[in-house]
Amino acid sequence: MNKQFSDNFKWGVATSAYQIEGAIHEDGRSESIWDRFASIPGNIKDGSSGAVACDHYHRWEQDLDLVASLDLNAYRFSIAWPRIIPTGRGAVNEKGLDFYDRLVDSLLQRGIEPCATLYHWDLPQALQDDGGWANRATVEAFVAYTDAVTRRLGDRVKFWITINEPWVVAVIGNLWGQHAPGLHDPSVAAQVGHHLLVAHGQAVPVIRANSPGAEVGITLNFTPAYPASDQLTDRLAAAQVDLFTNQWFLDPVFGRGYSDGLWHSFTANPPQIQPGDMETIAVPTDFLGVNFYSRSVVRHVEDSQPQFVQIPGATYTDTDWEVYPNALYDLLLRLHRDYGAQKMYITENGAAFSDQPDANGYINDEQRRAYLENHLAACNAAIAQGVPLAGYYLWSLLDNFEWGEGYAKRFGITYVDYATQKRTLKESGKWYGEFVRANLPVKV
Ligand code: IFM
Repeated sequence: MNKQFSDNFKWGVATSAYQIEGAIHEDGRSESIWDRFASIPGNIKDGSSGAVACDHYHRWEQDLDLVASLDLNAYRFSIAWPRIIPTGRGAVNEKGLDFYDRLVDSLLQRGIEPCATLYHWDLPQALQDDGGWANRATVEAFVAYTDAVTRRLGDRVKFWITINEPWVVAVIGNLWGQHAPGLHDPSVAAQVGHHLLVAHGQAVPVIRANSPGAEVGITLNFTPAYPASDQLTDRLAAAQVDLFTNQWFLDPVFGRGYSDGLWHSFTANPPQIQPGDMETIAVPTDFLGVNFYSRSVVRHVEDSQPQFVQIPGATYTDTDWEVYPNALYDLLLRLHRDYGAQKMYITENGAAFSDQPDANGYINDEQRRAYLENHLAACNAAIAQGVPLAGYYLWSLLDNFEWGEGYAKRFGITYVDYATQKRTLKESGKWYGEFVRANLPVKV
């Protein structure tokens, strides 16, 4: 292929705090909603939690060496709010900040650019006890937390993501109850979604003030919806799913407000929106973060909700997500052409497969390698069409705690033996390093 990736393209891997850090009782960290959710039997499929996870809190130097060994120039991680402001609002815990301070300095020493996400789902439980994201006061608490973090790290971190996947927080956490805080309440989900967006909008100017010259944006998850056939009914069903899954958060961030019919599709109670909120949410940012894993294929069912269908002969990952890289290409073009996205990063892309070491200790994860190659080809093709894609963060550096699925789903390019915490780079990881090296500018 004719390579389109620019010389300053960001090549990275991504992780999040609760999924890898462990050390949940150390250095003043308080309980998060995920600690509480995981402690309730039945919530996590294998009965596990993030209490130890990849023990990254103690092994972070080794993990950064791994990133450096692949010659990546970027690393995306998230900051655990319960380490920084354990009670959610109020006193700042300097020891919590110290951890990320060391992490950032060590990244920079290795020539790796830090990309910090401020909220990747681990809300302090104290705030949930007060209503969580459904309570408008949590927006104010998030802005204060953002201020504390960016004051401390903003001189060195120049790439900030406010919120990761607000749709997942609103829907999977508060409507379907499969994620923390485990609620099944449509009106709460709608309000949570709105407050997450307001929190994003209010945080952006605070980050800009504390981190001059930084790039700031939000990361949304996308599962493009395709009709199961050309029939009008299927096309309308796909459009309905797209509205709920993709446009809910995309439209307001791009200043289009919430679409007609959005609330009606799942709740009788639209969220309370204060004057000025929609302008706050549409604050200009520097990029859109795009998380992409798969698509959905949708069929209309008379007098019922649309049905999701599987394609005979298609490849599915261990999470039952279809491998369909063309959807990434289509999505990037749509975001650029229909929404005018000026700069985008793939902030997550990857696949879970049930890898195991062979007799020689190799993990030959050919399916993941092929997944990566084909999705990078989709990125390349999109750039060739004029899409302003500026970086790619593979999910994930390590196998880790996959939320409600526990440790059974392995997304890493590094195999983690949870009994010993030994890390082994999989073949896909080696391949990714080689791919990146082949695309980096030649150093003279
Ligand atoms: O592990 C998650 C991540 O935390 C958010 N995006 C999707 C990943 C895979 O499910």
